[in-house]
Amino acid sequence: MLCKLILETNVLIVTLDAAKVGGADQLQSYASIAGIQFRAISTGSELANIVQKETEFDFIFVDTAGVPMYNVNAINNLSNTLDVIDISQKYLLVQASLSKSALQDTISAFKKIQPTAVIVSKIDETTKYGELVEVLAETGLPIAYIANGQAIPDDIEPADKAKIMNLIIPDFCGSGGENAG
Ligand SMILES: Nc1nc2c(ncn2[C@@H]2O[C@H](COP(=O)(O)OP(=O)(O)OP(=O)(O)O)[C@@H](O)[C@H]2O)c(=O)[nH]1
Ligand SMILES: [Mg+2]
Repeated sequence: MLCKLILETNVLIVTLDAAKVGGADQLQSYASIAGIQFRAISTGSELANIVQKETEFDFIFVDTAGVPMYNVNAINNLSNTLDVIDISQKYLLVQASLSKSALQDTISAFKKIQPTAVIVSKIDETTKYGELVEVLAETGLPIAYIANGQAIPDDIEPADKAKIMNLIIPDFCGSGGENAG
């Protein structure tokens, strides 16, 4: 939405989640509200076709179906599907409420996809962020965005060091922190 409404670039959103009932619906609604072009597809060849033919777009955002971290076949299939195109940024979405070991397992399981950064959602559903930041620091994966609620796009914001510091040690940062517990 930022790319389309503020930067005024030509944006296409593609979802690979067309096979799941309702998988594409919510994203399609948001795209429609923002006047963003939208395609729902199921295969890597359809994806390759779109990227090759739809050359008028400045940005193509590709949403994938959610994949369970212990389903190795599904992760391999997703990797093969995405390998058909060159992707400049690949975001792995992780929930802030995951335990340390679940987060480690998730990042390890999705290494095959070679994410360039993570998006941390559900910041509002926990009050402890130290382990999250510790695990991400160990992996070297940057945090690109954080989501702090269900309102789109208001609750999604770019991550920066000050915001992350404020989550971990809100008192030290002086705000008391909305999510401090
Ligand atoms: N409270 C809260 N809810 C969130 C946040 N981010 C997403 N959700 C909710 O979590 C649910 C799952 O949202 P997504 O992460 O977009 O996942 P999805 O696309 O529905 O699922 P998959 O495609 O299967 O991964 C939805 O009901 C969202 O409204 C957040 O930061 N805070
Ligand atoms: Mg989805």
